[in-house]
Amino acid sequence: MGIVSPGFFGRRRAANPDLPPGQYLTEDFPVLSAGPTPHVSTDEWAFEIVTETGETTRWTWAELGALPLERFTVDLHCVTKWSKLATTWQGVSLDTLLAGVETSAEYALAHSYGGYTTNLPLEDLLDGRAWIATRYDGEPLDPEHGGPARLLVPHLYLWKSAKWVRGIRLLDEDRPGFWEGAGYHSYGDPWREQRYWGD
Ligand SMILES: Nc1nc2c(c(=O)[nH]1)N[C@H]1C(S)=C(S)[C@@H](COP(=O)(O)O)O[C@H]1N2
Ligand SMILES: [Mo]
Repeated sequence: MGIVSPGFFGRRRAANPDLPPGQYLTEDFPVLSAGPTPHVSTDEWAFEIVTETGETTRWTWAELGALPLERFTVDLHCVTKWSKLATTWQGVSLDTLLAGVETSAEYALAHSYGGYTTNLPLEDLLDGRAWIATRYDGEPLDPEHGGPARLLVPHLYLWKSAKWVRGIRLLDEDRPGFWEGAGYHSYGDPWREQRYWGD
């Protein structure tokens, strides 16, 4: 028998099953932005989906507000290793927004006021897994966290959840966004620890 007995590692505190590998829990809500916070008033705000053929569907703030607002509670996982569990949001499902959009594209590139971009497969925006979120914890979304509206795709690392989102382009071919072009993983599944290229 070695110096470390077989039971030794088993005496660690039980891992939280909601915490992906390499992550730690945080109670506060850190702000991570690659640049200054753009301040977009709801009067000038609009969101558009542009298909691979250039068909554009556009919603003003009032038009977005007329769509069904869902309340959802999700866990957030940032690639810098903090996770915040059970956060409550309100937003419009991408299923609702994409319902009337005709496309055969497989990829999506979200883009934001301020120039940020991030890519993901179109199917990851469907089936109740992605929202244009306008409220956090019962209040209008703070500008620091992406207000008036941000994309929220909580099953992927949080860099995929574009703050100050202004549109989504549907593409036949995958195109890396801001962080994906700088060495971060193209897909970013926190449960498979897909942080960087090659993970
Ligand atoms: N437009 C924009 N969206 C963004 C970012 C950014 O810099 N600009 N940072 C991303 C990263 S790396 C993370 S971890 C989350 C942070 O969201 P939070 O500031 O609300 O915690 O936003 C993501 N969305
Ligand atoms: Mo991040």
